[in-house]
Amino acid sequence: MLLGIQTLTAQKDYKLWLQYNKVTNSKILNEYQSAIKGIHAFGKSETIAIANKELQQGLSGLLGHEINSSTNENTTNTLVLGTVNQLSTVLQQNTKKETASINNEGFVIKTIQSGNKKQILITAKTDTGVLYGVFHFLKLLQTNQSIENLAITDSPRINIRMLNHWDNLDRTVERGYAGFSLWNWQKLPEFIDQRYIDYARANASIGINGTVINNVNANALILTPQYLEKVEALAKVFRPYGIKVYLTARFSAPIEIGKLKTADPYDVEVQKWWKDKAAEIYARIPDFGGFLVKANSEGQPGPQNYGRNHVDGANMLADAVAPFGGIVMWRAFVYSEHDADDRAKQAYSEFVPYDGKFRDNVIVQVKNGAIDFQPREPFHPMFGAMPKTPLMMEFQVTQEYLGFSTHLVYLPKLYQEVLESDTYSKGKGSTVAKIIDGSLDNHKITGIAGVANIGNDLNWTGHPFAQANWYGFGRLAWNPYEDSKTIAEDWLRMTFSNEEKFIKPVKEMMLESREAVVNYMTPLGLHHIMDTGHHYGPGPWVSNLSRPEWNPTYYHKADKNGIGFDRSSTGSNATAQYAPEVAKMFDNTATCPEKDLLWFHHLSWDYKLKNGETLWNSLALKYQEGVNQVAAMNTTWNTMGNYVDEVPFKEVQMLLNIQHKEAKWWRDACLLYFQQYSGKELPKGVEKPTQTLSYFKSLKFPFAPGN
Ligand code: BDP
Repeated sequence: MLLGIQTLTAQKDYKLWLQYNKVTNSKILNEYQSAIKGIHAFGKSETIAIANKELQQGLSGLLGHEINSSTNENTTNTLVLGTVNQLSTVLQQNTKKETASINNEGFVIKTIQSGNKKQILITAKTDTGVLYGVFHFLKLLQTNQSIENLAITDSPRINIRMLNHWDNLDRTVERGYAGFSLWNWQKLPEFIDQRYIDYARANASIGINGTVINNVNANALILTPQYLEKVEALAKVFRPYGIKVYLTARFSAPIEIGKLKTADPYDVEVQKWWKDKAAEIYARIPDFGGFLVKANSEGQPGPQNYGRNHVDGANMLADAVAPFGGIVMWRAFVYSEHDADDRAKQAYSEFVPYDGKFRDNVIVQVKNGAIDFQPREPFHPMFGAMPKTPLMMEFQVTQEYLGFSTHLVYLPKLYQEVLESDTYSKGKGSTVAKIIDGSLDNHKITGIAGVANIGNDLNWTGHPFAQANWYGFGRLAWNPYEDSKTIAEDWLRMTFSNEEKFIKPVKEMMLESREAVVNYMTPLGLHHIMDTGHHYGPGPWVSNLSRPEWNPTYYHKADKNGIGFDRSSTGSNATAQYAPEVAKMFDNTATCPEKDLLWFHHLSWDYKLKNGETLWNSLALKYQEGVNQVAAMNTTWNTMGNYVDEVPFKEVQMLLNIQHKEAKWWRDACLLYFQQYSGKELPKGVEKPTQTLSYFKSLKFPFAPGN
């Protein structure tokens, strides 16, 4: 019996936000039932068939009965779908204005009334657009909105909306906390796991249209015929869902699998090797997206091994894929142990001089912050600094530095903070969102990538709430101006329940969760003080790693005089990499937002914050606040048992308990450690640590996942 329940729950968790539960509000249900009696699909493509099937499946769940999928197009209360060019002339005429306003992946959903006949039309310029429209329509029902008089036009603002899987060929996932890789290389190409199809469907439902299926720390074998055959099989599965496959390219592949003596981008043989390789890939996968490259970063090979630079490397690959319409995404995540300058400055210093020098089909992929996916980072100074080069955003959806898949952290809140940041590159209002959607500098290629948090766990993402991060990433990739609040609410309604008594408190809990993790891990601008290697738990004391910038002590610089990294004009002068307005704001302690204070300034323990408290007291109180916030999340969740199935309810409960325990661990370990330097008592309101600093230092996690 119990086994039965568990299997059922696992199936539900597996369905993600596409639950399609029967609408419980009878008034709304009535409205839907009378408005939709049948479906008529124009067109016969695989994508239209998928869209049609999705509607049938979704509607039969939501409405509680089967819907006829071959109704005559002229019948009233029919849901009509198809691309513009397939529609009847009347319908075409009727939506001319709307369809003119959408782009190739956009869609129109419109109520059409003539006489006694009322229909809902879902149309687009492409089949994929129709599929997106169908998912959007189903979302309206899943979130109980009225479909009385629909007039929706929507288009994605960013062209390339992709996941980056850091999946290795042995199926381990770098920084993956939800099991092993989805890709079963050994059984591919013949065996198509249902999971590949479900993966594509889930991505299509949020508009994701690209996937890099292998790790940025690349293995050249992926480019051999043995593996390309398997990649081809995956591409075939993803294609009707509007998803293109991309691969990471190991720069030294010409040597490793091509038997050449060099990978020098100036070498004609090398150039030819890549051209041939591109031709070979495109022969198999005509819509192959292109390459993602991590070069001369953290030990990966690259053009600099041959005395060339990033432009030389990127352009060589760009030339190889250009004849086929492919692109190269060249990562800017570079820093060197041989460069004594502040790590936060290095990517900017290296890349900005190359502005305008890359080929048209190169896009530079930049992480949201200048260090590395921390709970909070100021936006990367490269955004706004390279107007002649398209820059794409790289967010991390997997929680490498944010508690793995154990802690509940709603990441769209973080993404939104970055996207809304004003770079001032062309005056006030030059937000990061406007840079990556190409609107500020008029770029044609635009992109956004999320490092996936997906593995073969039954629920895909490990933590049930981590599904919201995948979902929310997709939504913001489609529209980087959306409010993370709306996204959280939609996700909750689609995944769990439409009950207000559930939505309101749980949404609040999600929205608060990001600030909570900042508070109990790295308040007031602290960063990279996680334990080393695996990055789980606190390790502010670590100082023995070979590369200075891998040590937490490099980042917090705590000493008797104070704490924080001086990146102001009196320090590393990283502030100068921002536009003057922003630089000035960060540079001055009086105007620097307190949330970023220790990112930019080294301040004495007695420094007074705006609340009148000393820095030491404020820091301690922030750590305590983080713990309290998690306690409150626990309290909220404990009253939600009626709205969630038993198993996920208990799972989240157990996970929140761990999170609470670990928030205290973070607070106690960090405060005990910093107290050695501040020499001050903990302020009132901060709980006394229950363990010693040496106990916290002794904790080791040799088999931490994802490492
Ligand atoms: C860091 C990860 C490392 C990745 C690297 C990257 O610790 O595993 O390879 O980023 O983005 O966050 O290349």
